[in-house]
Amino acid sequence: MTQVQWGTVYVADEEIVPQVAYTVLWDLPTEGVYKIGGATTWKWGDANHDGVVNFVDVSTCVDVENGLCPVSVYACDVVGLVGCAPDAWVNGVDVDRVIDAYEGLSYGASTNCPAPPCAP
Ligand SMILES: [Ca+2]
Ligand SMILES: [Ca+2]
Repeated sequence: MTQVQWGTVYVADEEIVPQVAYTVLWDLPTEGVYKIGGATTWKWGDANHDGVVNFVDVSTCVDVENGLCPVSVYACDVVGLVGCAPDAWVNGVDVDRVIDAYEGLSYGASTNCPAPPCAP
């Protein structure tokens, strides 16, 4: 499968933060580790991935919180109730963080989670 065939892949972990480029590896126990591509996580708060954080992102995540699905749940699941990793549940905490992003707060300032590393 090629990187183009992947489409959008939702990943979550405390070490995965917005707008950072990651290398994708395929670990085959008997054959070794292969680099199969790379991907950059979405901009902080950009739930519809159009490159802009605006009221549409906030509205989209309110809809997801209310059970409507204009985007994947994972697009609005930006934090967990406990800890920094998303918890596969969109609630008011996630919407508040998207509002923070809309208001210009960075990921680190909004969540108190480790911010993305500085660009070289
Ligand atoms: Ca957007
Ligand atoms: Ca969440």
